[in-house]
Amino acid sequence: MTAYVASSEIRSSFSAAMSAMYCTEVPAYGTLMDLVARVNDEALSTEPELRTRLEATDNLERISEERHGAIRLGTAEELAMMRRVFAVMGMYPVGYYDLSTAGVPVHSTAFRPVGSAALKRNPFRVFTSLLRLDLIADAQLREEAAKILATRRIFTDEAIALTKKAEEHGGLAKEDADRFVAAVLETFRWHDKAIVDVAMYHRLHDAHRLIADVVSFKGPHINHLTPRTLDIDKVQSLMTDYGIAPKAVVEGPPTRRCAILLRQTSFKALEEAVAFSNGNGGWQTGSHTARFGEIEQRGIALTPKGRGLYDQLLEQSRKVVRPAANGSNAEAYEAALAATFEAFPDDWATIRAEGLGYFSYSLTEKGSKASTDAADIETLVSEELVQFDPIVYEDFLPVSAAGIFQSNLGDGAQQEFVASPNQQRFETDLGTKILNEFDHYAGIEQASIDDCLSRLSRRPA
Ligand code: OOG
Ligand code: NI
Repeated sequence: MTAYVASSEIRSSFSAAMSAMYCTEVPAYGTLMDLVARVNDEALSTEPELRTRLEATDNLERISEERHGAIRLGTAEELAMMRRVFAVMGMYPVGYYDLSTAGVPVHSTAFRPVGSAALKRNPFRVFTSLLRLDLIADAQLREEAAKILATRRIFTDEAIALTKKAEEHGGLAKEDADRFVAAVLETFRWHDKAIVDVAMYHRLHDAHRLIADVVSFKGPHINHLTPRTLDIDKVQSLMTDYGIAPKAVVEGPPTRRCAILLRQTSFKALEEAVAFSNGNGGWQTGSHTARFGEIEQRGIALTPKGRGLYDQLLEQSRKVVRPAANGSNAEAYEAALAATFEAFPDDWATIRAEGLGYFSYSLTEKGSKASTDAADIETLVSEELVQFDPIVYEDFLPVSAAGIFQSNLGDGAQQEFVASPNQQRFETDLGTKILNEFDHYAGIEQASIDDCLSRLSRRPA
């Protein structure tokens, strides 16, 4: 019998290989990684409590590693094949994000590990967008773009063959897994030669920068990677010292004692040299802006009720101040955000009591020596037999994602599209249903409650 490599192992190797490739391709990203590592080290040495907590729940050595990356695909076929490739690495589509409302002609999902064990082993996710040519007004351009996309092959033959092999055999042996990672990495590589000429590039670019980014190239280059930081405000404020230009504001909730959902920021995409065909078999030099670096800091996963409150407060705050891309009102934005979010409870007990967040329950020291038939988790908490810890949010936020997109598409005028979420269409293109993020967190919470109850009732009095 052949021993297969665990899908989480393949994902780990893949995320390490991607990181190494991206640091070489985008040196500023390496600089960001250095800054993140320094800030994380400082946070750990000045906050011993944080260190103890992380030692218990996380792998400290990997604290500054990548947590996610992002790509943009052009066709349904590319998306469907990408789904199969990610499945080999134990990554499944969770959550549907419609970005049309935010002026970006894509809809997206996140391929990520599902379940606490897989997330703990390696949480790497890929935010994956599919271009929506249907949102482009110019019918002729739409057709030409579709034609160009239909000619490209973003996966190598080996990547496809090994994906099929993994599907047929239920896994890959070590040697195949290594070849698989190397072959799949090719799809994410940067190509400095465009597959269109300058004139076409400009027509695509004028319709929307993102269309040019997807249609002009041989493959869906990874457009950013995102390590985890323990102090996002500090990294944001130090970026300039390190010679990298931060986006105007940190996306997501404001700075709080009890972190909720996800906060993220990035440095702005760099202008890179690209060769375009000149129509006569030669090349013409131009440039394209696509690739950047991001950081993230995650907090508790919110219930639908908590998420409703978050969305409402964010909207309320953005009515007061909308962040300008050039950063001119960043301070006013931060102040409005902080003031509005005072309405969101900022201690774990209240967040739990009001049913705003998901928690993982475990026995206290007292509980581990007790036995009871009580089946009500509230009673057990009040009797101090059971304790609770926040469950970390593993997904994304559409308003934040739009902010990350926008900051890297240039500071120019924003385009408007009619809101047109179409999850059904996305799922048809994907070839499977998308998992619901709330079900995932509710499941983890319930499993922890069941575990506490069974441990308590099994023990003789
Ligand atoms: C993806 C932007 C969204 C995030 O972290 O919210 C994203 C992109 O620019 O392709 O990665
Ligand atoms: Ni991102």
